[in-house]
Amino acid sequence: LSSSALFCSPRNLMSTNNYIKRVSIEGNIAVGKSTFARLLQNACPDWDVIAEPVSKWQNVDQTPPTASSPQPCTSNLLEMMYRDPKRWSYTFQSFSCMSRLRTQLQPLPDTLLRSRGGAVRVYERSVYSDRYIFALNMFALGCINSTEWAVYQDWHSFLIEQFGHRVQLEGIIYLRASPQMCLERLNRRARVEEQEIELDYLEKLHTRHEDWLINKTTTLHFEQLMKVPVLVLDAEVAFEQNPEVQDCLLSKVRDFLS
Ligand code: TTP
Repeated sequence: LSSSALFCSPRNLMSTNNYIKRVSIEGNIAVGKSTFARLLQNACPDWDVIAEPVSKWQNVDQTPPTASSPQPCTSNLLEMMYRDPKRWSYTFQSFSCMSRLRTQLQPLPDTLLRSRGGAVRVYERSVYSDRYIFALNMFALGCINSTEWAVYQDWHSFLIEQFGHRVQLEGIIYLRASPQMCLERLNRRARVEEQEIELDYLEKLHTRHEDWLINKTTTLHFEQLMKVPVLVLDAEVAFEQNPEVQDCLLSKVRDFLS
């Protein structure tokens, strides 16, 4: 991987009359998307950074709490999916996409809408990585069957037709690191559900990101998505504890959005 970030300016493509600039952060599992999202939020407090609703996937409400049983009963769909991918991948991919869309459709706070220079909304992942990275990969692995895949694509396309303009991206920030580095970070953070993830799975997801965002060989069903500019940031270098690397990455993001 190159040590310098590749840079592609969205200036000509970013519409000047669109008040909200929406960008998503994409990248492999454990590459550091949430750390980077927190970094952006701290550096740019007037940006609206929307975290991925992973805890919802780990705590799916089965029954709402009642007076007689105040503890809600929840199931961990993330854990179920990793334990038995053939049984649960379709369910997981439906729920993760729905919960993401619901979170990302939330109205922008008034204070941000009035911010000078326009509002910036940053998403951790998008409905597009849901489909073109994870769901597609599970289909290719045979964990989503062809009927489930047809159903998934049908409702996903319909949702994008109906709501796509409200989550339309003007830029994508691709945090790029080798699958080996992601595996190292994944092992370090030790999320219980991810214990069995192997390098091979991260390599497959890496290739999907590369095909979509670098090689542009993924077949996309949304014309507007093909034109979205991509800022590629080298995430091989640990940035969490390194202010110099952070400054460099942040200035690239600011340039990208200016
Ligand atoms: P990620 O979206 O990759 O989030 P992360 O917390 O690993 O990212 P980072 O460390 O870079 O901040 O995925 C969260 C978990 O959900 C991970 O185990 C992969 C899984 N997942 C799927 O299986 N399918 C999906 O469609 C998505 C979005 C995630």
